[in-house]
Amino acid sequence: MKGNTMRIYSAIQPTGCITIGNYIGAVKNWIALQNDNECLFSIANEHALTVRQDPEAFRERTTSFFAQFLACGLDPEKSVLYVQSNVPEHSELQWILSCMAYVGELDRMTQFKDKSRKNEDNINAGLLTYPVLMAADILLYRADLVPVGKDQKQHLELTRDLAIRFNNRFGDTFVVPEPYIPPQGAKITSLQKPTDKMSKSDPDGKATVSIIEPRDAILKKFKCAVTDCDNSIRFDPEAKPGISNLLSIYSAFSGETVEAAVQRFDGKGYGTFKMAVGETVADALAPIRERYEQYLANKDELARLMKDGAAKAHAIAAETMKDVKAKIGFVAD
Ligand code: ATP
Ligand code: LTN
Repeated sequence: MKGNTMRIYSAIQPTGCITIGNYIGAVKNWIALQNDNECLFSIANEHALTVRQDPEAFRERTTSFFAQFLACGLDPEKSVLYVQSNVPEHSELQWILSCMAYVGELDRMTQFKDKSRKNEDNINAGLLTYPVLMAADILLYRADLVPVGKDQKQHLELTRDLAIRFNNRFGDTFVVPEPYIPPQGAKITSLQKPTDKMSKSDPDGKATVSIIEPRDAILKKFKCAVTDCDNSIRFDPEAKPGISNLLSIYSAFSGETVEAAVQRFDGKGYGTFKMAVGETVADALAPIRERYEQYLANKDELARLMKDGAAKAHAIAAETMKDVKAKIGFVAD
């Protein structure tokens, strides 16, 4: 930390489409943080290799995600925006850290257990070591703060443990990062199964809303969102997960508090409420979609920005790796 300025790091995997869950839980907070902090945000394409990817579609999706970052308001003048695989130090540090991480602490990670259950035909070693790569991402940049959704809290704890373990053994090297989990919207849930997290890679298209989705599709998905049958609009995630989720989404996009929204829709009925949530989300996303199309039309500019971001990230990462290699006893190169 330099003075009051914090170093902030976060990333998103290029799988599926950036959903309103990713936007509310992650990207929206990044945009607010980039004004007063030193921020790095990456597209974690190495993490995405834990599921099988078609090479052409994978490359295109990575570029599309970069354009979506810019369209949302992440600014390459304020933040370092880059693609993970363009900075080789990530996988280099991962190996070193993986020799300090215990299999026992990796195989009890909730995400590993969940993803293994969902991908029975492809429980690869990367699924297990995924959090070590995430720790490498963060520690390479000596980040103070990591803004993520609630689902990543456990990975952050492992990152902290690895940083402390390394520092104890080899001397002060890494900053021990703090998670930053937004008080509201940390877990937006599926529109079809409101007790489950909204997930980019959910095969059910009706369960998620992407940030670049056309207006009609957005309205339709909110109209069909699963709720309950008592017709009262209250925030109670346990008893009324569907309605509470819609209230969180409404609040995030309208700027109104959940309490104010509950009052506004009191006695209005689910049909009217769902329509209003859909309209609010569609209105808020329309300019993002428009800017996305413009950025995507200029592939040369996107390539230039990716290269620029990677060069800035690399300069910091290389410095950390030099220190790490010296500390652990690698011979000089
Ligand atoms: P996948 O389905 O491929 O696992 P995902 O939707 O879980 O993807 P990630 O790339 O793993 O998305 O996460 C990107 C960021 O978005 C992380 O900070 C994560 O915590 C946050 N995030 C993901 N889903 C949600 C959600 N439903 N609500 C709030 N934040 C979320
Ligand atoms: N595992 C994260 C994505 C991610 C990340 C990171 C988040 C990869 N590297 C570093 C914060 C910091 C996820 O959201 N699934």
